[in-house]
Amino acid sequence: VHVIATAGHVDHGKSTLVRALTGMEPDRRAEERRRGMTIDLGFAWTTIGAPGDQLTFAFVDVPGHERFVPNMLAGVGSVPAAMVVVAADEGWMPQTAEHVAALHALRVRHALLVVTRSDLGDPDVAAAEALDQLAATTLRDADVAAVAIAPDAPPRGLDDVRAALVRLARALPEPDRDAPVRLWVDRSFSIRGSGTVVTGTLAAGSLRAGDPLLLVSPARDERREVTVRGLQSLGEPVERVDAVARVAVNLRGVDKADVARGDALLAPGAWRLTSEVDVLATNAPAPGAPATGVPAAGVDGSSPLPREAMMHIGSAAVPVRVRVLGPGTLRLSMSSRLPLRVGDLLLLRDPARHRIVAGVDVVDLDPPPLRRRGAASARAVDVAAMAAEHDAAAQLRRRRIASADELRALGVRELPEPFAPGWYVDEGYAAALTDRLVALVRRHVETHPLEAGPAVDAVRAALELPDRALVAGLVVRAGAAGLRLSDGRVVDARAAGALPPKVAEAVAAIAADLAAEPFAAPDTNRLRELGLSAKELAAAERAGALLRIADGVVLLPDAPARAVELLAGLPQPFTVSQAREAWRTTRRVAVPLLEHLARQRVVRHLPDGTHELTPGPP
Ligand SMILES: Nc1nc2c(ncn2[C@@H]2O[C@H](COP(=O)(O)OP(=O)(O)OP(=O)(O)O)[C@@H](O)[C@H]2O)c(=O)[nH]1
Ligand SMILES: [Mg+2]
Repeated sequence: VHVIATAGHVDHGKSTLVRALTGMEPDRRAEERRRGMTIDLGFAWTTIGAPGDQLTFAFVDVPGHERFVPNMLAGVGSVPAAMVVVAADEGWMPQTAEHVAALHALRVRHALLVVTRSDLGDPDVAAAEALDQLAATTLRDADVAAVAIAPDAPPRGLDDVRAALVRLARALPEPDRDAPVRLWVDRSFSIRGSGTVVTGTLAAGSLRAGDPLLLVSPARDERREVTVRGLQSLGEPVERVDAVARVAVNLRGVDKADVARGDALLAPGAWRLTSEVDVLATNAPAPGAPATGVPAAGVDGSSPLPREAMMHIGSAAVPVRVRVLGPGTLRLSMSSRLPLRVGDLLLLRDPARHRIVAGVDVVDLDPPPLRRRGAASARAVDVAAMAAEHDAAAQLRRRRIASADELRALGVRELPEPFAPGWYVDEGYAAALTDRLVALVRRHVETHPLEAGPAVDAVRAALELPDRALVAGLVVRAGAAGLRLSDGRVVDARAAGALPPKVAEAVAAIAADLAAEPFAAPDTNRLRELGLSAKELAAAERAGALLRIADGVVLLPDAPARAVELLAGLPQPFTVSQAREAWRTTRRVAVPLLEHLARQRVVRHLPDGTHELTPGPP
């Protein structure tokens, strides 16, 4: 399941779009429908694609009104991808900016820009303006689609959105399904007969019926052990749910009053609860991007940081005291304990000024007290160093691929083993890329049976790799699947034996021709008659059915061995003519065949123009 959040200014058509895509009503409350405005999160899902090749999308529809930004943040907190909605007739608006700033602070990179209401305004103008704004954010690579979903006309553009969603989904990184569960609760309700149900976006790990979990409530500073009584995903009961997914968890023995948004269900023993953390406000833009992240204001000193802010993670929001330790390093003190871990991304927001202050990385869960004078600035240096150290892997988790220079520029001091010379790839992403490469080569061999495989450059483009060297690295990794590099192409060694039936028939005809006279290579007319052009001959050679000794000169693969047997019966050294006569063929075959044998080092050219068999074992 691909979980995608909406984002965008109030009334720009987010819910209308989700409704049109899914046929489900994201505005669940009567009040929302009466006011025509989303207040709380809405959930809807659908499949896209032909049967057999379907992708499932679950949408978290967020409210656009500025009063409900906290609800919006609870919705996007665990979601890997977003659909940013901008109305063609209004364009970029303040809440578009705030939502995008939040996504940027959370370093969401996978996004689709949908220009809605394009029956009411010029979608190209709105798209250009929005892309301009997105350029300085992690969403800079967003795909674009335009729709018009007017109440009184058939909708336009939905297929473009669906196609873009499929592309987006295919680019999403594989979630870590072995990670310990931390499900942030975004809704809770009770169902008569089954008790309390909580829902959330499972970003990593997996859940099973019967699992024991720890329910933590930061707001009430409470903890209790619970058991999963039942699970649902997308309205269906299931025994097990793997990330990424929308999931509803029925909890045994929990009262509705015991659980609320912002609570978390945790794998027991896997999480540390903490109320004070040191963080690094890197918010580093991706390679090649301008260094001006939208919400970096405050952290870089351009405007003062608030002393008090709201800290958002997952669906939780807790007040924090902010202490600046040094440039980009902060200490956050919370009023309650949260399940956090090093590398978590926290979002800081100044609710009074409606401003996303920063996205920060958790560096230390158990920071030392600061007693002496100067302790804060000394600590800032330590925090920056700690962050840089553990972080080649973390940087790669976010960037997926980075060059050595990029990693060094990001402050990573110890570089891991490179994936390919000068390049680093996140382990999970490398595995996903390897799978994609194998599928790509298989598909290519099916659709282009006469080619050995896709060209390295085509693979580089299809997998969106920044360098050919990465293709070579992937091929090495995919060696077990039978892939290797050959002549600038990625070939599947195991598929090489299969020839299209027509070529196989023609090759059989040649083999019959050559049975009696193994060196009477078919001439161009015969080859043409059999439909064998250079391409087919190359395929046949790769399949090991024919041997090409020169352009348009083919023999059976055992011809060299038989040729050597006959040469052994000649006086040494011998001339080309003698060889030609022994083989009962023409110079067209004899000359390249001698050269072929010379390359194999079974025959040696002598200075006087004659030849001899190389003595001893070749
Ligand atoms: N003409 C036209 N009207 C649209 C289109 N999309 C949405 N609308 C109308 O715009 C109004 C707002 O649409 P919603 O989908 O509720 O907007 P929203 O972004 O979900 O708003 P909030 O959730 O409150 O932020 C509704 O009256 C829709 O019918 C469109 O493409 N064309
Ligand atoms: Mg809405």
